[in-house]
Amino acid sequence: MEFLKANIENGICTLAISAPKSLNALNSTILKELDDFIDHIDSNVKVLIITGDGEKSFVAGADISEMQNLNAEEGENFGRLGAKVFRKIEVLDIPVIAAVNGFALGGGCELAMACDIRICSDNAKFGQPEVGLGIIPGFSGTYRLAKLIGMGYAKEMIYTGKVIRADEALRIGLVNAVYPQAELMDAAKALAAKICAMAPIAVRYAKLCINAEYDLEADEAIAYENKVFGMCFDTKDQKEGMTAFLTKAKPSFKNE
Ligand code: CO8
Repeated sequence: MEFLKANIENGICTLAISAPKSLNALNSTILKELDDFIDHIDSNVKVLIITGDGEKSFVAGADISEMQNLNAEEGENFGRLGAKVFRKIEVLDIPVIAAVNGFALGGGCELAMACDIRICSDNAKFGQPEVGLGIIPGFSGTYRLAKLIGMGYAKEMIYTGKVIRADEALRIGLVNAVYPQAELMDAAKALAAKICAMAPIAVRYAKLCINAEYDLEADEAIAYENKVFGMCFDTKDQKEGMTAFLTKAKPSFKNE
């Protein structure tokens, strides 16, 4: 992998996007590497953390130099590639944490939004500046931003291209927490470790439900949860978790 740095420790995979010359902007090679990485992620990994290499930028958007001379068909294809990879991240069967360590602009903000949970450093900046470049968010930002923060503020951000700071991102619910830059990765790993201590199949089922139910009508969503709730009782870890509680022991989950 030319542009990705991965490290696995205690079931937590930390993946850093690394294109220092362009503040980790996403070109099609990086998107393909990301696609391939997600397809072949080690089965022992319980949580994936995505961050940007260096201290300045998470991802400063899609690569503008690659997009500059695209025609409509090529633009659509480039957008489709990014959207496909980000959707894979969104529905990946393990939780994904975005540790946003600086600029998360355009495709960078869209990548963070495809992750399950976003935390950031105090120097992070978020925005969808695309209309200032003559395009719109093309990696599903028009869809996810409104869902995450509400339509009114999403429209303001997208129509004006305004860039917001970490404290504002926290206020509007775009991120869950803000940390000093030096503490961000430890905080991301501590959050991941808390998830790792839970029953993995239950975590997976919870993600499946939350994602699937989001676009369903209430009755359908409730029925969906009911079905998956029942499936939990087919797992050994459900017996382990409840027995451990009742015997005041620490559960030892086996992912079974
Ligand atoms: N693409 C390509 N190169 C970039 C990008 C980018 N998105 N961002 C930064 N760079 C490059 C700069 O060109 C510069 O290169 P060089 O050193 O060769 O001049 C280098 O990174 C460092 O950048 P700056 O000198 O500009 O650093 P500053 O600290 O002054 O500024 C900023 C940092 C504010 C992040 C600034 O670089 C910037 O505004 N970058 C562009 C941000 C942006 O507009 N992002 C959105 C891009 S569009 C997008 O993401 C659309 C997604 C959907 C695509 C759909 C496909 C059709």
